[in-house]
Formats: sequence, C-alpha cells, structure tokens
Amino acid sequence: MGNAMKRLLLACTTALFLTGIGLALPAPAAAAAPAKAMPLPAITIYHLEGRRSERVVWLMEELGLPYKLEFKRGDLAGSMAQIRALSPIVPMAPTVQYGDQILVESGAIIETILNRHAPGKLQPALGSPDYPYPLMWMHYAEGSLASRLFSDYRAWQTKPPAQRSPLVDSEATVQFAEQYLGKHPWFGGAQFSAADIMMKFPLDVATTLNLVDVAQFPNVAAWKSKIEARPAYQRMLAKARPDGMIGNLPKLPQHPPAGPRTPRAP
Ligand SMILES: N[C@@H](CCC(=O)N[C@@H](CS)C(=O)NCC(=O)O)C(=O)O
Repeated sequence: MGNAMKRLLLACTTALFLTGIGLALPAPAAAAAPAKAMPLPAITIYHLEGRRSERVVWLMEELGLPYKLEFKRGDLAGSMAQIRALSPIVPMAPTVQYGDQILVESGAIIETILNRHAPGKLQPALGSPDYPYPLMWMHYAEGSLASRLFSDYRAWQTKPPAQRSPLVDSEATVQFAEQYLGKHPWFGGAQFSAADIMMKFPLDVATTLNLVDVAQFPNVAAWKSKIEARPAYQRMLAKARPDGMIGNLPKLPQHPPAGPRTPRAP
C-alpha cells in the first residue's frame, strides 16, 4: 500500500473514531446556537378587532415581548381612521410602528420580530427537516389561502356557485391544509410555530363566511381547538377582541357542493 493510501486510511479511521465519541463532525445546523436577540424598539400595533392584526398581538403574547395596542374599542371605522392617518395609501390592519418605521404585511412583521428579537423561537432551525413547513405555510396563508378565499367570496356574493371551479378554489386550499394536518400536529411540523399564527385567520374566514363545508375538515377543526386553548391566544383575545367578533362580513348563503372536481389546464 502506498503512503498516500495509508494516510487516507488513517484519516478515515481517525474520523470514524472521533465521530464515534462525538468529536469529529461540526455541529449540524439544527443544533447551532441561535443568533443573539437584538434590542426591541418600541412597537405599536394598529389594530382592527377580529382582523389580521390579531396575529401580531398573539405573536407578542407568545414571546412575552412588550407592545402597545391601538384601536377604538367597538368602532372598526374609528380604528381604521387611526391606521389611515399613519398609512393613507394602504390603510390595512396590521399596520405597525416599529421604532421609527411603519410596517405593513403581517408575515413580514412577524418574521422581522422573530428573526431579530426572538431568534430560535417559534420556528425550526435552518437544518431541521421541519424547516420548510412553516416557511411554506407562512407564505401560503396570504399568498394562496386568503387571496383565493376572498376572491371566491367576492365572486360568490354576486353569483352563488353551482359547482366547484376546475381551478384551485377555496375548498382545495383548505383541503391541502386538512391533508397536511393529518400527518403533522402543527403548521410548523412537530412544533407550534409562527405559521400556525398566520394560518388561523384565513382558516376561520373559510368556515365563518361559509366558503367551505366545515364538516369536511375535521383535522382543521381539531387544530383550531388546540390553538384556541393556548394561554397566549386567550390573552390575545382578552386584549384585542374584548367584545368578541364585531362587524363580521355577511356569511355566504351557500358554498359549492363539496367533493371532487374536473381538473382543467389553467
Ligand atoms: N396581506 C396583508 C393583508 C392586510 C389586510 O388586508 N387587512 C385587512 C383586515 S383583515 C384590511 O385592513 N383591509 C382593509 C381594506 O382592504 O381596505 C397582511 O397579511 O397583513
């Protein structure tokens, strides 16, 4: 055996030995220490009762971080006027004053707070096999679910659906979540995550506005019960929805018949 081959064999057996006693390999990304939290600037959440701004309140309650909550109790128009004063072109809830910056988009607000001020919390580590799940559902919540629910809602208010659409419709978007929850306890995979916070609002919209048949989605219903029992969710409700749901959009008289649909190329 040549010298080069001997050196290679020695290196391999040494690595195997060290691996065996847990010394040779660098720590996997999943075990990497989270970055240090940055100091939290003053945060004011401009809120509409029962709307998406609850997500940010709930996040802060989960993390135990301080925040100020601004809304006019029982007065959605008054709360919206406060938001419009800050963000006249896109007055939307949530709008958040983050230090000297005005932020919109609940997903981006949540990711900013988590990544800067609560690293390693409410999301799996980069190297964890679960890492893609909450990331997918964080985007899905607004990008596919809420957008399709509200476009179906608007269309079906004027023309109630007689059959399912061949395109991805409200039922398909909820069915995808239902199927996933049959295999995973949380939208974060094995652990509760910020994606669970993002998914609650559109999944409530789907059933309370009668866009889908609630009976078709037992996994979603069980997940909602688990979520609603969380102390941080209950604290959010007490602070951000003190009088229960107000100003609900009218429920649709009918959703499309549940069941299979004929696929068609878009
Ligand atoms: N994608 C945005 C949506 C924000 C949004 O549309 N919020 C609703 C309340 S749930 C709103 O303010 N609507 C006012 C409007 O559309 O005029 C987010 O996730 O923050």
